[in-house]
Amino acid sequence: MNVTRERAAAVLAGNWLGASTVPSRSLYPHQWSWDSAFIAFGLRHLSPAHARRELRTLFAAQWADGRVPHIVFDPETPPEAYFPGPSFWQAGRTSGLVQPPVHARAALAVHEAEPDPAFLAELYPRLVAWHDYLRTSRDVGGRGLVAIVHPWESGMDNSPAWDEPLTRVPLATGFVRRDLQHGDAGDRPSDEDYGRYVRLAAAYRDSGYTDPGDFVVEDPGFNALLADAELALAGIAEELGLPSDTHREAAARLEKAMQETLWDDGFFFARDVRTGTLIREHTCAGLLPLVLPDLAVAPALLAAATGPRFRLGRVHGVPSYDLTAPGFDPGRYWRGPSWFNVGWLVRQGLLRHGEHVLAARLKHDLVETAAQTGFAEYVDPLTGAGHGTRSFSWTAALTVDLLTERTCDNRSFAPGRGLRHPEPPNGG
Ligand code: 9WN
Repeated sequence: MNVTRERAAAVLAGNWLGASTVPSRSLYPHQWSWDSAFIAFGLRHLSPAHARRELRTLFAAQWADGRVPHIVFDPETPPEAYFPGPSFWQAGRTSGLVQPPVHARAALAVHEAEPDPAFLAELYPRLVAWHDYLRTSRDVGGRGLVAIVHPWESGMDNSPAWDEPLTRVPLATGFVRRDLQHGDAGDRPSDEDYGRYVRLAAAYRDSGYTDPGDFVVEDPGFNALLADAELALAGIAEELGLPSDTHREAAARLEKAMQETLWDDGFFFARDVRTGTLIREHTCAGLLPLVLPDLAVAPALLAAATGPRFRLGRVHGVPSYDLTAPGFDPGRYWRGPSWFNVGWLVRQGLLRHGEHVLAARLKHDLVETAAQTGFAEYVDPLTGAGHGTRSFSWTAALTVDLLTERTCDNRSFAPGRGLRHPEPPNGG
């Protein structure tokens, strides 16, 4: 087996907790929602049973209202290992926020690696409930788009696009950040941002996780991934012999609403629902609609991706923020560095729009940079230097996916090292 793929598989084996994977043993010692989906894309090639187990564990924590929580806490990990932990959220063993809905696409991909109709049949109603929750409870703006109510819900926590809406949120004090014990402060969000995150999350919690509060934003990344997830759900429905039209229609409606509401001047911007205005920051979330195969504005968006703001194909990965903006910071979290999940998604988009040469270049760069940085959480787009934590699960998983063409190699996945339940029961 390819050495990089072997190293990536070892990272995943080391981060396997028994029924799910931690994004990082140090910085993120629980299960995260969209991480699990990206992890499943890699695990499916190494052990489809573990990939199925990963998604089943996440969906076992789904709320009665359909939401899939952004964190599922591991009961055996000490509470002080991550802040905010279970006692902050007061929601049993989960948080009360969500993350981008990439799970339907992951479930279908796992099935494609090793067909398992029972797995699909089990997840399908859960995925439908998840998307229904987003479409109904989260259409706060009433325009057919999903709103996020916290920066953490975007998965791109301190994106410069959130700065303006966050000014309405007062700072919380009196808490201890745990992340700085594991990461360089220059790579992480500022104390001020963190104070607002905590205040906002506490207010949402105190409303019983119902009142959207002061931060209500329609994010093009989140909505594009939901539209793509509806297309994946259509694929799942077809595999199960069920009607799929409703899912394709839902995807088309989302795409139309995004086009009418969030597209301006050659780019997709987030919309602040509280003020009704577009937030004119060019972030990588605005490139994610490329994943939609029927996107009418794809040529213009591709031009933005390859233009001076993102320089796709001429820098490492896909910068999280406009390279020409005064606030661009190559090392700090979502304010400049390239993240591997975004690069992987944009590559999917390039393939769907026939940009095979650029897709191949991006793939080569992602794999090389992942290997050279020890599977870093994110990298400087200009130098390729690693930032954030290392041995980061989705970097490893997506590397495995990029290096594998539809094969499964059970021998290459061997969790061990004191793990509690190394094998999934009943074949996962
Ligand atoms: C808060 C786990 C998560 C990712 C997010 C990333 C980061 C958490 C944090 O780590 O967010 O959810 O503590 O910084 O921004 O995308 O899912 O890897």
